[in-house]
Amino acid sequence: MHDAMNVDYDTIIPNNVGLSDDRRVLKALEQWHPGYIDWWMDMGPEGFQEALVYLRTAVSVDPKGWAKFDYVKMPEYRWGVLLAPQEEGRVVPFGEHKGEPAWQEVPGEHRAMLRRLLVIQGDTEPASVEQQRHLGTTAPSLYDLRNLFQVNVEEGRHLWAMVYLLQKYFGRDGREEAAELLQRRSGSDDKPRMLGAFNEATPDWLSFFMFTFFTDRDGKMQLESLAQSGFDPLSRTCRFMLTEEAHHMFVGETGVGRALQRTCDAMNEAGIEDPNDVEAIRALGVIDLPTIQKKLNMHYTLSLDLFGSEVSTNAANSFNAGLKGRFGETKIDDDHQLTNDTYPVLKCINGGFDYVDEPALSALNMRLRDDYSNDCGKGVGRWNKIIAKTGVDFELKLPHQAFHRAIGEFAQIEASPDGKFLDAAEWEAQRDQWLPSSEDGDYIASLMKPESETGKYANWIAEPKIGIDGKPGDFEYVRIHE
Ligand code: BYC
Ligand code: FE
Ligand code: FE
Repeated sequence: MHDAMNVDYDTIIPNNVGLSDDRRVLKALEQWHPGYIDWWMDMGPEGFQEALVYLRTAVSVDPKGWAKFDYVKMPEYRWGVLLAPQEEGRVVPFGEHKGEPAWQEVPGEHRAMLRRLLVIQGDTEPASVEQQRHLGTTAPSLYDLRNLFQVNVEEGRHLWAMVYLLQKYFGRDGREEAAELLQRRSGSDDKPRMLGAFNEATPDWLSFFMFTFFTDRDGKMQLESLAQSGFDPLSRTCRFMLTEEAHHMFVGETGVGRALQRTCDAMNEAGIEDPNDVEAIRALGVIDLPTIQKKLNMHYTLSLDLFGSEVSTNAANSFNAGLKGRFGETKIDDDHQLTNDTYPVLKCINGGFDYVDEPALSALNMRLRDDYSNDCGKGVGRWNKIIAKTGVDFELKLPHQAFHRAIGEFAQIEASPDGKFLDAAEWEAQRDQWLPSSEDGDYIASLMKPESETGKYANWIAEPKIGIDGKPGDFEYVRIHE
């Protein structure tokens, strides 16, 4: 017997699921492994495969003390299959099977739906690694470089997590899906990744920080919903993934926070009071706050699209089936079946916006998106505190839900960030005030010069307040040349 808390490192694939006693799945994973390594070498961090990176690796699934830190070459990282411990007597917490014992095998009637959820979740993980592969060459410090790579190897592990479920529970078609997860490519014309935001570029470090704040936070919300699943192996997998996810959002929140800090400090030092004096602020070699707002607008709205249509029968079906719950499902005080409930959905009505009650089951994407927007709003509030402390007069805001959308109710219309309907000409005329223009992109790109000296930070970003694993900011987080 294996100890469910500790991770077995005897097989090529570290795991706490007893792989060495599960020949069929071990063999399938071992066959998939070389293709994964090929993918990592081709599509993983460009230029740093030989570097020694101070990374955490999971050694246990015990929330207290699950990780150890050491220098690792990324291709030698031990990507493992780790599930949170099984909860005794767990039941399906919602939907038409509510109260039945949680499933340890795939419920036959819901097989296709479950497979689709696993494949979509799995597809986003390698996509993000692909999107971020060029960033290493322009990292603002070794500390940031290490954080990028930590996020990348863990997204790689999240792919392993989904591939394990596909191979263990879905036989031949699971193996086919696992192979295809290594074939699609972010941004490709003929084999793109499945969801919109994962085919967009992540051109610079401000985008990377916005992505890990906004898009990894979609990951958090989706994983929280899947962690409620009546299919117990999925629930356990997602619960462990969420422990890793917290660091990804930390990287994003503190990354943007440090850029804000540096810009405001530089403005104060130079005696510039007007945050809109873009030219003077850029002359200081920092990113002006209006441009940071534009990046926020971009990444928030791309991430809103990841929640699908506000009214969705897919969402209703996966909830009814007990496969995908709500954020904090077990803490919500209702019948967890929702057959008689409604939920207000924002819609375009007579040239304005208004809420319309929809059946709660159909409106689950909207509900999760609302939970997400609330969570984002809190983070933006923490950014605004950083700005306020410096005395600079500027507030970041989340744009209106209808602004710059490509999926759902608002996909066909144009709206301003403060929620006014626009015709095509008005939108075109003002777009560059609200979203990064090519000129903004060029300016940010001009700042993206690598800083690879230990303890030094690029001019556009402040030093972190705390290091990683109790280490200081001038620790050698990456040994670029061994
Ligand atoms: N782009 O009923 P609808 C993460 C498709 S992030 C393209 O509106 P549904 C991570 C949809 O597939 C979390 N297509 O939507 C973060 C469907 O197509 P089919 C990832 C889209 O199904 C950072 C059609 O439109 N995990 O982990 O209710 C770094 C109508 O669908 C999009 C999950 O998303 C789009 N944005 O909801 C690394 C969880 N939106 O099937 C990792 C699993 C919709 O009719 N996924 N479509 O051809 C789900 O729960 C749901 O599938 C979705 C969509 C929330 C994605
Ligand atoms: Fe992930
Ligand atoms: Fe993540």
